[in-house]
Amino acid sequence: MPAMNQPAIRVADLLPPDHPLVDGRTTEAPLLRAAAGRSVPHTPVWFMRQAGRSLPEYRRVREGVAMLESCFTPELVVEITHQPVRRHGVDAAIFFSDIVVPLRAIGLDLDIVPGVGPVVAEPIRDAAGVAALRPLVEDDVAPVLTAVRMLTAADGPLVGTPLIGFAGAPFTLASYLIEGGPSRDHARTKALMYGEPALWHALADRLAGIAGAFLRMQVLAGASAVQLFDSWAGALPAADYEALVLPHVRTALDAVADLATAHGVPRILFGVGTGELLATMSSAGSEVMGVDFRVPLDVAAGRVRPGAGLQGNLDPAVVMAPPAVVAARVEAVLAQARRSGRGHVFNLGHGVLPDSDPEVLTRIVEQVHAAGPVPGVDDTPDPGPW
Ligand code: 1CP
Repeated sequence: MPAMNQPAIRVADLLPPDHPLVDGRTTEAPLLRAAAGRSVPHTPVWFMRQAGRSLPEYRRVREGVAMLESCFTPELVVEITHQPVRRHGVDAAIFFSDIVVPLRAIGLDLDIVPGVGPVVAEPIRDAAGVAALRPLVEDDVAPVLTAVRMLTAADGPLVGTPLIGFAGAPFTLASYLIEGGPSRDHARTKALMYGEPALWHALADRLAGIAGAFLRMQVLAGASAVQLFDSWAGALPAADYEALVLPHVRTALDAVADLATAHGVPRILFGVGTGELLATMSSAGSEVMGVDFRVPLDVAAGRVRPGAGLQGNLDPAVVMAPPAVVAARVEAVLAQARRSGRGHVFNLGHGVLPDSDPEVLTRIVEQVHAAGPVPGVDDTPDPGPW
């Protein structure tokens, strides 16, 4: 109930009338219901990296087109985002893009090199480099937002399937910028964080602004949920994460906090190897915590804040195992989720491995759906006035 003198936030105030969360296309989608801990007809399921090299139809449309070029070509983004939804019948589309797209969009000289990942021409290691990171404005990512609008239009391909927008979290983005590319130990990043905390905070603050703005733009253009990828946060001890990273994650998530409150846009926060960080990460306020494959979901539930939902967490390598093993492991994840008592979004514990057989992924979706309804907070009997 809103406080006496504060007008309630009206739905129409924040999102356009044709947004899927306003015209109702995605409001009751299993993804959104589960994220809010409500009952679902079946556990929602989607896969990180569901759009990508595991799909022959993806490899076909990407032939001869560079990764970043494809990210700025709306027709390609729409087709690639839709492919796994069409093929697997997943309960969410993840927007086809990359965490470095907004950085490229503000003019950084970087590329995504096949078989390597993002590579930055001039790594950022001083105040002048940080100063070059200007805020992101809509014009910078116009083709990207066009793709979001095409996907989520009333006559678009996704119909009632929610689109998840995403961004890279400050530490994960900073690691690519400071190291100049993918890194196993994030040594330069840590050296800068610990050795020059003021410079670190300035860099992370700018990245948080960019990430938050990008999440917000994607929701306003039609996304119904967001995921912040802090993929490499697991490289940090909890105390360092809390002091040096958490405030910036909070800034990025806060950029869409009003949309989460007024429209139920779930904010999912994910990282790899974050078992020791789940409690502190969860204090950033995300509605859902992504859990990698190392921590059982019922154990994770004891670490994340009360009320938060869980997303995960089948080991992506299990997809390569014989069918009976896959089925048993999927059932184990569902059983752990039921024991957790939390809203659950089924996913892998990290991205789909490129050599995965897409037919196995389709069977996993079928199995998760066939497992049937899951109760939620809306089923809790009314305890009455006592
Ligand atoms: O040419 C190609 O096909 C390049 C492979 C590829 C793809 C398909 C890259 C390079 N990025 C992507 C798309 C992508 N990246 C998506 C959308 C597809 C989907 O999920 O279905 C998303 C959500 C990302 C996000 C992303 N990019 C993350 C966070 C997710 C995660 O895996 O933890 C990270 C860390 C990146 C950086 C990146 N981009 C590409 C690669 C190979 C990497 C990782 C490099 C490294 O090991 O550091």
